[in-house]
Order: sequence, then C-alpha cells, then structure tokens
Amino acid sequence: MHDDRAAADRGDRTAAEVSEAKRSFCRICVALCGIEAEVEGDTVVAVRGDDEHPFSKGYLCPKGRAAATAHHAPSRLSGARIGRGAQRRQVTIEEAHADLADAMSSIIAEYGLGSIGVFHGTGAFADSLGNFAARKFAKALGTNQVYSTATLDAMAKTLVAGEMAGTPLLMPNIDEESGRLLVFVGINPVVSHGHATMFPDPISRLRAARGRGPVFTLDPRVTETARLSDHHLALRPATDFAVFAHVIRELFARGAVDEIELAARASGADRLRSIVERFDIATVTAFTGLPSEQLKQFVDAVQEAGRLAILTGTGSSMSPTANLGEWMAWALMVVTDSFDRPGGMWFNPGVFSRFDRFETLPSVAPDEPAPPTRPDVARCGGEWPASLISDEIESGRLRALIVFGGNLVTAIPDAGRLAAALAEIEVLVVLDVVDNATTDLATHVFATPSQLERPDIISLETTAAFRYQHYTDAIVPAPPDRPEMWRTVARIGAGIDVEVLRNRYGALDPEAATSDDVFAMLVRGDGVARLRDTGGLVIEGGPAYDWVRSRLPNGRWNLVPDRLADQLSEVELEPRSIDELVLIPRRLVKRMNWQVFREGETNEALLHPSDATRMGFADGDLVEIRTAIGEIRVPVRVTNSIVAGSVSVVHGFDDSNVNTILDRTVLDRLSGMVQLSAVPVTLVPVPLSPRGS
Ligand SMILES: Nc1nc2c(c(=O)[nH]1)N[C@H]1C(S)=C(S)[C@@H](COP(=O)(O)OP(=O)(O)OC[C@H]3O[C@@H](n4cnc5c(=O)[nH]c(N)nc54)[C@H](O)[C@@H]3O)O[C@H]1N2
Ligand SMILES: Nc1nc2c(c(=O)[nH]1)N[C@H]1C(S)=C(S)[C@@H](COP(=O)(O)OP(=O)(O)OC[C@H]3O[C@@H](n4cnc5c(=O)[nH]c(N)nc54)[C@H](O)[C@@H]3O)O[C@H]1N2
Ligand code: SF4
Ligand SMILES: [Mo]
Repeated sequence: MHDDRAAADRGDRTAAEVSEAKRSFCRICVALCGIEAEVEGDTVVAVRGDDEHPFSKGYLCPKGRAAATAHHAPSRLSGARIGRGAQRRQVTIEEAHADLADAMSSIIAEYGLGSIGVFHGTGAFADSLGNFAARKFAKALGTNQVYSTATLDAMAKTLVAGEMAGTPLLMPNIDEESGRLLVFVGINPVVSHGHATMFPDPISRLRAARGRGPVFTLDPRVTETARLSDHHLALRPATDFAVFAHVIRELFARGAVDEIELAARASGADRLRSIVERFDIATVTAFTGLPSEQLKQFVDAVQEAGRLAILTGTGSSMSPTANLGEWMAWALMVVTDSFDRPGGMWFNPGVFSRFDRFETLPSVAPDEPAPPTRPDVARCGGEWPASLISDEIESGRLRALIVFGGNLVTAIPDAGRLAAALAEIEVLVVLDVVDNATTDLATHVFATPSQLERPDIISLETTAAFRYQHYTDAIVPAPPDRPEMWRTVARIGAGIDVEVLRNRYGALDPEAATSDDVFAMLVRGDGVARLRDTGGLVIEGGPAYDWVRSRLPNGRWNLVPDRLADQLSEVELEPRSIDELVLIPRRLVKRMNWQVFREGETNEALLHPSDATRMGFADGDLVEIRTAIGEIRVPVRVTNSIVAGSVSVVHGFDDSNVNTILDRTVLDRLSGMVQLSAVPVTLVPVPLSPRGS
C-alpha cells in the first residue's frame, strides 16, 4: 500500500488506478454522517455511507452521495479574485491580500474597526478551524457588526434557553434509550436531517422511536416526517404555542402535575398556570384549526407518557410566534419533568467542552448595543439581525463586510435592496468554494478548501445529538491555490494588524502555523491527538442526565420569563380569515439552501384545493406570489398535503428568490429574527405570454 501511494505521488498511471477507501464524515449539513470516500490519487471517485459509523450506520442522503461530484465540480473556485465589473481579475493570493489590506486600512483609518462586519454562513460552520478563526477574527476586531444565519433560523432558541435557563447553550436532544413520546414541530428531519441538533439516518430512528411510543408531528403540511409518524396535527402556521399552552392547562386542570415537585425545580408555576388559562379547548380549536378530538388525544398521550420530547425546527422558529412556541414547548417539558431526565430530553455537555464539569453555565450575552438602524431590537447572542445588513451599509456605518461561506442574496429578506447595498459597499470579501450571487458582487473573493480537502473535528459538539467527537484527516490534499480558510482569515487579520490566532498562551504566525497548531489552540491540550489515536472517533457515553438543573441560576428553571410573558399578552387568539393566505417555508432533498447537489428539483408553490378553486388556479398554473415588496413567479401544485390558507415555497432559488418578496423590517424585538414563515401573501395569475416572445 505504501509503495502504491508513493507511486501515486509520482503520478504513475498504474498507481492512479489503485483506489483507497478513506473514512471521514460528511460536512454538508448538521447530521455529519459517516462516509467512506474512494480515492484514486487526488481524485475522489465516490462517497459512500460508512456502515460502521455508530450513528448514521451507513446512511447517506442524495447530497452526501453527490459529495465527490460537488468536490470536483468545474465551477470550484481557486486562488483569489479582486475587483468588480470590468475591473474584476484573477490575481495571486498575495496580491489579493495586499489589495484588501490597503482598502481595509484606509476604511479603518477613517471609520475605525467597528465599521468592519462579518457574516457567518452555513457553508463554513462545519469548517472547524475556519469557523474558529472567523469567530476569533470578529472578537479581535471588537466590532458590533456581527451577523450570521442564526437570526434567520435559530435565535429564538438561544433566546428562550437564556431566559429559562440563564444560558444560551442548552439544546435539548431526544432520548433514544428510554424516550416514550416524541413530538416534531415545524421540523422535517426526513428531508433536513435536523435543525439545531443533528438527525442522521432519520427513517430508521423514526421507526425506532415509534417502537418506544407514539410519534406526533405538528406541521401545516403532510411532510415526509408526518407520513412516518403515528399522528399528524395539521395546524395553522404560527399557532404551535397555543397547542402546548393548552396541554399545560389541561395537565394542571386534570391534577396531573405534582405541584410541590414542580415548585422545587422551577419558579413561576402559579403564574404559568394562570397565563395558560385562556387556552381552553374551544379557543385553541378555533385558533389552530385542529379538531378538538385531536387536541384531546394529544393531551391524553402526554399525560399517559408522563415525560416527552419536543423537537422544534425552522417552521416554528421562523414564524412570528417563534419565541412563544419555543417557550411553551420548554415550559411543557419542565412541567412534565422531562428536561434532564431519562425518558424526556437531555443536554449534551460536549466531549471537549464538558459543561457538566463547570460550576455554572456560560451566561447570556448582553442585549446592548441595539442596532443603530433599529434601536427597538435587542442584540441577541452577540449578533445583530442579518436582515439589517443593507440598512447598516446604507447608513454608512458598515463599510467592509467579510462573508464566510454564505450566499446573502438568496438567504436574507429584501434581497433586491441587499444586493444593491452589497454592490455599493466599499469592501465585500467572500470566502467560498464556488461562485454565487454574492461573490458576483464582491470586491475580493478567496477560494477555500472543500470539506474533503481539510481535516476537521465536530465544530459545535454540544449541539450534537450524541456524546461523541470525530476527527477526520483531509481526504485529498488541498491544492496550494486553496489555502486553509483559517489561514486566509489570519492573513486578512494580519493585513490590518489584527492578530487572529492568539490566546492567553501565545499567538500563531499565519504563514508558519499548521492545522495541527490551530487544532491545539481550539482544543487545548492533546485532545486531537487522543482522537487520532482512537481512529478518529470518541464516544463519551449515552445520554447525559441530571447535570443541568444544579447549574441553573438558583437551581431552578424560570417558567415565566417576563419578556416572554409580555409578548404572549400581546398575542390575540383570533382565527385568521378564510381568504387570508400565508407563505411558509420547506426544504428539498437534493439542495442545501442555495446549493444544488443534484439537478431535477424545481420550486413549486403547494396550495390546498379549496384555495386553488377559490382563486381559480389549476395544477401547474404559473402564479405570481405578491407582497408589498415585490413578486415572484412559481408554478402551483394543487395538493391535499397542505392546510388551507397556507402556500409552501422553497427559498434559495436564484430565479424565484422568495427573499425578494419578504420584508426585512419585520423583526422580533428580543431575538432579532426576521419573519420567514406565516407571511401574508396574495396570489395572482400570470398571463400567458404570446408565442415566440
Ligand atoms: N425565505 C427564506 N429564507 C431563508 C430560509 C428559509 O427557509 N426561507 N432559510 C434560512 C436558513 S435556515 C439559512 S441557514 C440560510 C442559509 O443561507 P447561507 O448560509 O447563505 O447558505 P447557503 O445558501 O447554503 O450558502 C452557503 C455557501 O457556502 C458555500 N460553501 C459550501 N461549502 C463550503 C466550505 O466548505 N467552505 C466555505 N467557505 N464555503 C462553503 C456554498 O458554496 C454557498 O455559497 O438561509 C436562510 N434564508
Ligand atoms: N435537504 C436539505 N437539508 C437541509 C437544508 C436544505 O436546504 N435541504 N437546509 C439545512 C438548514 S440551513 C436548516 S436550518 C435545516 C432546517 O431543517 P427543518 O427545520 O427541518 O426545515 P424544513 O425541512 O423546512 O421543515 C420545516 C417545516 O416547518 C413547517 N412549518 C412552516 N411553518 C410552520 C409553523 O408555523 N408551525 C409548524 N409547526 N410548522 C411549520 C413546514 O411546512 C416544514 O415542513 O435543514 C438543513 N438541512
Ligand atoms: S444528511 Fe446528507 S448532507 Fe447531511 S451529513 Fe448526512 S449525507 Fe451529508
Ligand atoms: Mo439554517
């Protein structure tokens, strides 16, 4: 084998035909499925599922199976590019850094480091070292202009964890050993493989969950996950919180809550009880559109199971009632003593982080400073709303933006306005693997290695659904014109005298450092060496229970945070009018947001037959979906699989970019999240264009 590899290095034809299987894990989405890559020389011939991976067990989705093709795509970026429009040219990496250093230095001289911003996109989250460097870079700048996809898909969760547990870092996981009742809310793991926590091998794990007890799915659409569940509650969008509030009300009313025990583990039980009083069956039935028998069946199931697990996803977190949905789900789990207990949900303390060895958990980032363009919106999780990037650019405060693996133009609402602002900002740097609508507007583009060209560990280990760590070598070496992302970030810093790779033990030279040096900074001590010694994978154990409560402020969950109670008191439980139509999101199997891993999927607006008939649409008709901001054209699919009054559209398409019609200003004042679900729209027919035009 060793000889073959040496021969392969020399490029011998015979040696190039010798293939080698290398174990790794897929870093396209949060599931991190185990893979076996078949490699010939520097070519990845195929990527298969790793049958021996303890959690994905050989499973691979169509995106993972296309990973080799994506890696070798002719559209892959290399080297560096500078300039816009006619000035655009490929230059050496050194030239690009020198040009960028000049441009940024003059901005900093005039406006300070605070005029530089960063956007952390989905594409770079799994680059453990690149992401580490990007976060350190933002910290070292000391800028307030920090943005990420979290204010598009997840900050409601961070907020509620902070409010109820005093720490933003808790992400509940289902108990796959002794869990009984499992509830999916606005999440479709069969397609998405998880939102805040991973969900690899979804179909087998769903079957296993049904073997332990009933599985409920709450979704306005009959999703792939709903089809595999025991019960589907097809509720109206943005009404989730009312279902959980109702269950809490009924459990109290039935005497099914041990109130003495509850008072010991949580504060605010009496207040919660009175808050949920208005969620009676008649009100909730009318509000959610769910039949009363279904609601009763759900309450019965919760009471019978005693403990339960609720997994929420983007459907609920992108809606205008995201905070309330998350809060009521957590409150129900606290009331039923499900958190931190076998049979309920557990929290991952991490393999390296080991939060279970801390005396107290990391506290919440301050709400201040609020974004100057929207002083009514709090800073949450140390970030400003991504939705405000265009406003901050227009105000002249944000003058240079560095994007780490994101396509802002398809990800963020009011895309037209954002694209115009990005075309004008003095410096727009993008670190990516391919060109997209955002690199098109950039002043500086740097190619980064793809997932298969870099060593990694699990970046966000405490959001993993299992207690494990995984190290992988690069499957194939990155060519010199795709330097490590961490190195590019460190060089950008060095160009403006900002030391990125520094901690209290010292600093690394961006040119001389190796990935191992950066690993040693990320995971102090010999953590990564230990991982390597065990073949890359370390399993710390099964679910970790009974470690969170003693670390909560005063040892208790806060059942009724004031700010959330205020938001709830403002919500009216009025059913929507029958003619009102709202837009909701969904995801497709072969895409990852904007990125297409296999061709063949198109955008379609799913519409209930009753809405289609009322509006005079037939299946396949091209319609215009309109808001006050703009319109997009999408063919309708008339289907019983969606509730009346909702239209489901996919984001991330360049030609029917739903973010060109969504309003960037509808922000949650606590989380900074913009509303991407349950958005009122109108549908109008598109006149057939004359033949030949
Ligand atoms: N209306 C509406 N808008 C939405 C959503 C919605 O449901 N509805 N969903 C939202 C959600 S959940 C999210 S997370 C955002 C997603 O928004 P983005 O974070 O912009 O995600 P992608 O479109 O997947 O773009 C990721 C980019 O990373 C690049 N990339 C891939 N691999 C790598 C790598 O290894 N290194 C680097 N440096 N780059 C890489 C890809 O080429 C791509 O350009 O969109 C949000 N926008
Ligand atoms: N194949 C594939 N996988 C992906 C992605 C992808 O684009 N493609 N994107 C990745 C990213 S960035 C993320 S964040 C995750 C997201 O992962 P998920 O959160 O699972 O996202 P979706 O699959 O869109 O599922 C959201 C569901 O919410 C429903 N919904 C909409 N509004 C509401 C509501 O108000 N209440 C309730 N209860 N349901 C509602 C929708 O009908 C939809 O079925 O997926 C990741 N994985
Ligand atoms: S679900 Fe698909 S994209 Fe996500 S990690 Fe697994 S194989 Fe990769
Ligand atoms: Mo996301």
